[in-house]
Amino acid sequence: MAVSDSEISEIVTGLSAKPKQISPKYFYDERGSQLFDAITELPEYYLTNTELGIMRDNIDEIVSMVGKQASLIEFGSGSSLKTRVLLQHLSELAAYVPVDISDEHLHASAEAIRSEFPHIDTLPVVADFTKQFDLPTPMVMPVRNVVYFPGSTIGNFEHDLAMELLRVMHHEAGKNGALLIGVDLQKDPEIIEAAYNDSVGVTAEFNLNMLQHLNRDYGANFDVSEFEHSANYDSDIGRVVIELISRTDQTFEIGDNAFDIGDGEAILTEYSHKYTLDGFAAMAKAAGFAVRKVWMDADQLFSVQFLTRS
Ligand code: AVJ
Repeated sequence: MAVSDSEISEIVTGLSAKPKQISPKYFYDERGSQLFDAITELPEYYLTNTELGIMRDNIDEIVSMVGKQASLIEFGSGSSLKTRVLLQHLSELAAYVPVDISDEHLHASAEAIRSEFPHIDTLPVVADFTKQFDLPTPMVMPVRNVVYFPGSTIGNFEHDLAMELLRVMHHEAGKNGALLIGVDLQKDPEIIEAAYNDSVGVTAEFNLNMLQHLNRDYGANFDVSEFEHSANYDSDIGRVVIELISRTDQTFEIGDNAFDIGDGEAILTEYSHKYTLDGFAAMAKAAGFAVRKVWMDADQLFSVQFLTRS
């Protein structure tokens, strides 16, 4: 991945803020993506398998709500098993449009989708999906656009940013448009904390790899062994706060910028928001969507929701 000045200045700005922070997008270099895949296979990390089960158990109803000749616009590169389950069953799709900021990642996964689903008009778009972008024109005129946003990635965004993202989705969905979204739910804090503090330490490695990524690709010099993983669920706000805690008073640099960090001081690396059904519906309503259907697992750990423009 080519390093841009705007990324460096974004990282420097975050590390100059109080509390120090680095965007979760810097988790995902090649090693980070492998570690995330390993997280999804942990017994404690209920999100991925539960969402996949919900998709499989309700696929006929999901397909009928999407309808025929839709254009499916996935926010994210769409390499997941959940996307494949959906594409296997959506036999009459006008187009499949995966949208991702990483050109490399997007084209590799679009090629894989094309070879698996040669009958589907796959039209990848390189864009930052947190801002409005132009949609391609499929060969077949779509009846409607359905935005697909699996994985509870919406949980990474704080309330105002989540609202903004829902408004972008509302715009991209257009007239008669819909949204199919995976949303993680509030539940017993022990279940949530276990999902982000797994017993084999993969999540800790995933979190710490962010520093290694910055060392490898952004000219940083973090002493990774002097930081430790931390993840705590704040049940008042309904979010997991994921941080890297400094084990000592130390200094690190990124290019020409030096930073001091104290013993016990945190770098915020990620929020993972958990919603109530009412809380998510209220936010969606404010962005112009109405919840039409909610599918859940028997334990109500996770939800897949279908919304239309209200
Ligand atoms: C990819 C944002 C949905 O919040 O659960 C997993 C990322 N971080 N373990 C999540 C993550 C630590 C994940 N999302």
